[in-house]
Amino acid sequence: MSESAPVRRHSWAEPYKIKAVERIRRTTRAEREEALAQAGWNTFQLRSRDVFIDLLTDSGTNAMSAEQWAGLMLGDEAYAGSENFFHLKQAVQDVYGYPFVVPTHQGRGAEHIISQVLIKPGDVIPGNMYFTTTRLHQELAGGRFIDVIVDEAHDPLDESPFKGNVDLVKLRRVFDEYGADRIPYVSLAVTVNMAGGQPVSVANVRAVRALCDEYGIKLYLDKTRIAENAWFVRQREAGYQDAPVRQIVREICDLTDGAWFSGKKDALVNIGGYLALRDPQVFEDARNLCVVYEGLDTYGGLAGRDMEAMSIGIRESVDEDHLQARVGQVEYLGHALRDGGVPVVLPIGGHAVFLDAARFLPQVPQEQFPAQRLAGEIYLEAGVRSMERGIVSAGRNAETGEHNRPRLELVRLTLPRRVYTQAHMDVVAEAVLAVWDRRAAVRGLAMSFEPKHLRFFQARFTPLA
Ligand code: P71
Repeated sequence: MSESAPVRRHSWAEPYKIKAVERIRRTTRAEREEALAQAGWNTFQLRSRDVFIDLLTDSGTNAMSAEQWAGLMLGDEAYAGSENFFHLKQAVQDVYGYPFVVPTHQGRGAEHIISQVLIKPGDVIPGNMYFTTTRLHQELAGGRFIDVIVDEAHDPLDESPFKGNVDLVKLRRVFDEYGADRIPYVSLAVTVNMAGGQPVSVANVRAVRALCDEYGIKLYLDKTRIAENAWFVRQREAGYQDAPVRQIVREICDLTDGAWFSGKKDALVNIGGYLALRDPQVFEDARNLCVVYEGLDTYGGLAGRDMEAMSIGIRESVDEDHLQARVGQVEYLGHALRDGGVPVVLPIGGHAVFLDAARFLPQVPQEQFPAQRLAGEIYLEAGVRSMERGIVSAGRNAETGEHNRPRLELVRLTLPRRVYTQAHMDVVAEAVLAVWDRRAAVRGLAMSFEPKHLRFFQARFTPLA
């Protein structure tokens, strides 16, 4: 034994090693300038071959495990009653506790169906900050979304631990104003994507449930990133330090009437989603609409193999070693940027680091799309692809036609799960810091093409200088 003090190691590492690799391509600055111009300064319009490190989204971009890849071979490609559907249903029942499952091709398929089933024209749906596709489906069903998230969520510098929480005073005010007749459900998201991947506390979910019960209003959950939310609960909420993530996930689900889910995030697959329900009548109505829009209710637009991969991924999603590495990697990048002086949303979120474009480029007014421009500049710098989450994403007010003006003007650097290494994170941090150094010379953009729905996907821009 050595005489010296024992080495105390606090580091963690990814709980996996790499079996297959995929070559990615570096480009020259001239190539990137050409690619970005072709894309109309919209990172959604870039070809992936022109991207070196792709932090556009964590949606469907995850690396599957050997078990998931093996599961693909177990695909039972029957039109009806595929064995994989029953595996999926079992996984949802085991991990989340909902009895009924309606598979869909991805999250927005589930949002479409639940919105059509529950919302009637003139309804209002309170929720903890809008999400683009969620709100659109609520509006297409004749509803109007009302934001009831806590004020801290709109302040990038506020370091409150649960910036995804519902403001119960705001929620009660909406309940009092519209009543149970016009509020089909509360739309609760965990974690909150547009707030910066911020979590909701279990205590808050419990309080929302109690308020819903008082008014006879249902509570539906967007549980797309619930494992990451549960990880934060374990780190930050009193009384949960020793609680298994799986138990926290279950506790949140147990407080709700049903949920929609994009399997492309937590569940570590490339495609898939579903509705998870308790009410037999809502289930009947939903599975009936499923056959209209998605496919038979035992596949919902998915191949059998996709359902198998998702059912395995659901179980992997609540593995705490995985979550430590996943959230830890996001934190690593976030802290590298924060320590370099770059304005980021704090605390660092679960799936992404959000740059505060309003403080990064204060010289660019919001109607000249500072976050859109910043995403373009980061791509030009090093081939790193990110996503605007500001005024372009917020779209226009459905009634007045004016730009919605979100208080947050952000660029999202989103980390796919199990895909990139710490060295990739260093390259990303260096690229952003290089743009930070030359920020004073960066100008805005003009929008040259605006599509009708979800404009951020297909809009085109021209640089003002
Ligand atoms: C993300 C996405 C994918 C996306 C969607 C819209 C614009 C840009 C990128 C999708 C979500 C989500 C939440 C909380 C429902 C969906 C829809 N997120 N709820 O963050 O984050 O799921 O993509 O499977 O249809 O990049 P879907």
